[in-house]
Amino acid sequence: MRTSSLLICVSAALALGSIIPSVTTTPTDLPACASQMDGKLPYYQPMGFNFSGNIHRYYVAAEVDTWDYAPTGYDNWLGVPMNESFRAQTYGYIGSNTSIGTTYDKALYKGYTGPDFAQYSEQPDWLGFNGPILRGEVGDMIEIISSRRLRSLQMASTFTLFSNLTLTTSRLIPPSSAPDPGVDSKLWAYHSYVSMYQDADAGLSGPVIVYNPSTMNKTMANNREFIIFYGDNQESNSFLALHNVRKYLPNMFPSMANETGMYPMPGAGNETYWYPQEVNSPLTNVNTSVAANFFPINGWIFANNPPFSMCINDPAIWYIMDMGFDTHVAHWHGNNVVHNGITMASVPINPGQMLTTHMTALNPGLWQFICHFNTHLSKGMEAWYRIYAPWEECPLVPLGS
Ligand SMILES: [Cu+2]
Repeated sequence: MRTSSLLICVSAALALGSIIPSVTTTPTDLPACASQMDGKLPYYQPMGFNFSGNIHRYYVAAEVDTWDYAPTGYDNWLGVPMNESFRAQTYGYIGSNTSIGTTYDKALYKGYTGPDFAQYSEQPDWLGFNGPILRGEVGDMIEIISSRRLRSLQMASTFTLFSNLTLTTSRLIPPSSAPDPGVDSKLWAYHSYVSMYQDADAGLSGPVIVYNPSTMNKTMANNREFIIFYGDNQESNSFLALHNVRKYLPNMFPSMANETGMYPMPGAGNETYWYPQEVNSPLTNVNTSVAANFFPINGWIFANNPPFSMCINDPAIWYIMDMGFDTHVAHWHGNNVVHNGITMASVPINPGQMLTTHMTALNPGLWQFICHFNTHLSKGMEAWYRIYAPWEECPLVPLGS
């Protein structure tokens, strides 16, 4: 269905960690979606699920936002401006009249405080371009209104069509999604899955943390919790690639677009779900010299991130996820982590995996956190983390408070 302002509320019942069929599809509006956040359990409950009575409500929109992989303008590990960094030069990160540089439009999940989608929810500064953190305990229900707001993605000037889709989803957290033995929390994730590799290159993923019953508040209060997202972003492969060329290198657009005028074909493809991919289906001429491949951590390359910070002796939980085409090796200079009961200097992770590791902040300093693959490291996979020393004042809110 194509209209200029289609707004649909789709109600879906899903269980975390397993796939349960979605249910009704009813054209309606945002207040109707909000009214579907009614605390009613979905029609299907996985075996072993005992409802705690706790409901967590989240409001998440998929939006276009401008993102700079290197907002300081520096390769902060070499300590030089980006345009003097041989690594940035080598990998095509320097903007020119034939290269976009480090700033792109991306499709990102944004958290809001309520069903009016008027105000962003507060998220940690180190979270970067990840979607908002969703949380719940085993036995809880998470209700989500997710709204797609990607109407600025119209590509072909001859078409002025877009659709807006809003979903109300109830997710139950069954015992099969519980944390590993001996720990109280575990990372899961959500992501777009229409054309997954193009979606991931554009952004569109976020973390879910599941806790054991009656441990969420305690775990959050007594640990520093950090999300680490390893995601290679091939901007030439993003479904926004042409959009970015048109916006940032308009004089190159005619040679990149390969527009046939054939698309979108009425009634073809999954148009009610994801209009942009349909428009980008024709082969484009966007390549890596125009739109580079980035290897960021939470969306930042070359230690452009706000540091992940701890006070000395703080317990920290590092939740690590990988989306993309490569294995990564999480490595913290200066401190070890414990993963599945084993002390490790480096933790490997594959695409689609999520790992939960624990650290005690014993060794003070401003340290490097990297992917240990040299090629990824040289392309930007390095970030700061900081442990305040006992002889300096730790400015963070103390744990346990
Ligand atoms: Cu890597």
